[in-house]
Amino acid sequence: MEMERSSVDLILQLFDIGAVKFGSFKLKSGITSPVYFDLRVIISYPDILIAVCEIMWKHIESNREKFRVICGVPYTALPIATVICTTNKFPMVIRRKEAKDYGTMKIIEGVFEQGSNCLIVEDVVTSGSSVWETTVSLQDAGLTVTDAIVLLNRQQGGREMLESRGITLHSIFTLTEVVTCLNKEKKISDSMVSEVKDFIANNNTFTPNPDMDVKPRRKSKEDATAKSYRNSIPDIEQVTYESRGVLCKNEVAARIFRIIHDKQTNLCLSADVDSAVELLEIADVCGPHICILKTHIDIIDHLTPNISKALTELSKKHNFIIFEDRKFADIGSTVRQQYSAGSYSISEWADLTNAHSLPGPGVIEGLKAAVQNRKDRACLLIAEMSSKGNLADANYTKATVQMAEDHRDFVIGFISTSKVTTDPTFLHMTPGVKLQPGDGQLGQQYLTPDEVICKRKCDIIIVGRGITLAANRLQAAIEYKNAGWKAYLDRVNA
Ligand code: 5BU
Repeated sequence: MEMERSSVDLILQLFDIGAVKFGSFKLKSGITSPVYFDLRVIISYPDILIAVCEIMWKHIESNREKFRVICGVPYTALPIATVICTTNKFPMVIRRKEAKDYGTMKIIEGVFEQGSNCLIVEDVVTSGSSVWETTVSLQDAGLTVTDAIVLLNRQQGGREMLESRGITLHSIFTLTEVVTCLNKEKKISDSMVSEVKDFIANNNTFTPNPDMDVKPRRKSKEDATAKSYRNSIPDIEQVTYESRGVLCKNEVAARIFRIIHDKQTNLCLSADVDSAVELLEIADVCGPHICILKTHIDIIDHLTPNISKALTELSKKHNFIIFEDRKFADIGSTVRQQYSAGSYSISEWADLTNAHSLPGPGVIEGLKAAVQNRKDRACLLIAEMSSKGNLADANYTKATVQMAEDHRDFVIGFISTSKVTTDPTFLHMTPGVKLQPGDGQLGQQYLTPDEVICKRKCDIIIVGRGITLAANRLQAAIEYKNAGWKAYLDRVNA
């Protein structure tokens, strides 16, 4: 179909101001793309900003009765939503991007009626995860979301992913339309068009499940959408950390997925040293390259409250999670005391801890009781161990997974040496990792980062002596970080 002249003009203007670029661009996911969109620049060209808003409004205007408010996905779409709303006298809400300090800060700003339908506005959609993230926040605040409008659909699975979760995506242009138009207008060559088309064909981020109803309409609760999403994923290992984080209701799990995505590291450093000074030094030096710092606080000589305070400061400075590998394994009332009291006061400074499932669910209830309703504390269950001759057989692992499923509010995943569940909101953290595989001292068994992340489909590598005993710890941490991330990219792009 022939494109309207006004649409052609807009595409040409976007090309002229560098909002559409061709070349070789490394995307957030690590994939190299021949085309890149940077719609942030349009705020410097008011006429173009207005033209973008007009074309988007025109597309949605006939449906205006369906929506009560509009929300732009932060940040690029915020000015777009603002111009659309002010020009057309439509109420708007803003979603804060900073998901911190829930207690004092509202995530959704603006006045709206509970249950009213909110239209999401976005500039570019690739996998759809940003639109989905905004949807979840809006739903949590009591709004309904059925539709999103986007200026450009990169045709990489975002529309299908959102559709599978009950959101209809309206787009003004597809990537194919943009390159076809620019080619017709002699701005890009035929070979560039083929390159982009090949890129689209080979880089779809969404795999629908053929057994599933292709259009499950979302019920009003987020639980239902998350469930239908889970059912729609045959190969969870190909779903990105970022998308999985969006599905997590548990704050600690969501934060871990976000840190992994933002810092591009699935490395947990096990800082098993006995000197507090060394522990803090390792945390400071390697902090930028890890998502989690794992401690065994009971092996530190002369522990003082200042040490956990300093560790907390470093975790803020470098944005990592503190995981005390305490392996609780007693009756509920005892672990409650062990977790919160004594000279370690673990629950005060460790975001994450772990427990054996051996004692039964009481161990989880006890830990939960110690931290009551704190949303910034969570626990992993030990479903499998890395040590030779350990007694965790298949039945034990299965029962552990069941126990985790029964306590999703507090249990966010597993210590395991393989993937033990397909639930995308559960994390799998694997110890016994070294670049050189094989048997270690005193029964430890090592696997490589590639084996753990790419082949066994786990999420986080836990590395101790591979880094702590290296001549240059920083260099070793970077090496493990790169190996873990490469294995992840190989897995999601397989
Ligand atoms: P290493 O130096 O990379 O071998 O250290 C592994 C760390 O992981 C160490 O702190 C162990 O206590 C921890 N670990 C483990 O190795 N195997 C397991 O099954 C569990 C924990 Br559970």
